[in-house]
Amino acid sequence: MNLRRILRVVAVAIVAAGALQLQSVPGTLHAASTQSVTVHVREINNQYVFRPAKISVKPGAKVTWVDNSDAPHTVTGTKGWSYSSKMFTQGHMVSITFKKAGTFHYICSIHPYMKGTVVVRG
Ligand SMILES: [Cu+2]
Repeated sequence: MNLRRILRVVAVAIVAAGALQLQSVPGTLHAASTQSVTVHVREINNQYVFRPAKISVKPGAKVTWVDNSDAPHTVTGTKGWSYSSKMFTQGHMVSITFKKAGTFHYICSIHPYMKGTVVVRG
């Protein structure tokens, strides 16, 4: 292998490494934007609760509520958040993708004592 050929091989390796690096940047952003968090609905001491009651996620995160209780529930916004999910029952779930930063308070419209908060922070 003469010097020119060696330099060419090195140059190709550098370009390939650069391409890999460029690809890894959007890949990382993609991973962050598809953050996925689950909140469970459980019955504790004869009261239905969202667990965890408060979560913190990044913009773009998908939050899924799973009903692990024997009653139907909703995810219904309060304190300035106008949103209501469909009713979901035991073994079923609803999901919301949170695109914007903010603090989102919610209750269950069937059991208004159930309270939860999603904090979306960039
Ligand atoms: Cu409920």
